[in-house]
Amino acid sequence: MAGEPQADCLFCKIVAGEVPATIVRESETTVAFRDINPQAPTHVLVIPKVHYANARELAAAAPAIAADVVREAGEVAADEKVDATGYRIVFNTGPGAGQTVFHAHAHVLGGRDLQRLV
Ligand code: DGP
Repeated sequence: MAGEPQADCLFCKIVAGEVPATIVRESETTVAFRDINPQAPTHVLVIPKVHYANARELAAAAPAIAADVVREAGEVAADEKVDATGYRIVFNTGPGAGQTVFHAHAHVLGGRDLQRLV
């Protein structure tokens, strides 16, 4: 059921402590951990503890938790000291946009020049 942990979901396993991750922040509703394949000096994923497939589903079903994810992403940027120079928060949504893990997550990228995308 939407919102419930999924047995075959990698990020649900990280939330449950069944798969190790380098956790940098945790709140009541979110976990932030370093990406296994970093694309920038700071590359942290912020995920809701509840399972929704993508940011749209999360925001529709649990808007307060979606806001928590965005707030925590900003706190990660401050913790990593990339907030002054600038950072990017990315929600890949759907396979055509490069989403590979279907548990909503924000990428927080910083610490290098980030090419303008839009
Ligand atoms: P996306 O492509 O937007 O679905 O991002 C998924 C990210 O998850 C990707 O950048 C790599 C990262 N990732 C995949 N498997 C693991 C893992 O086991 N541990 C960690 N820390 N990150 C992972």
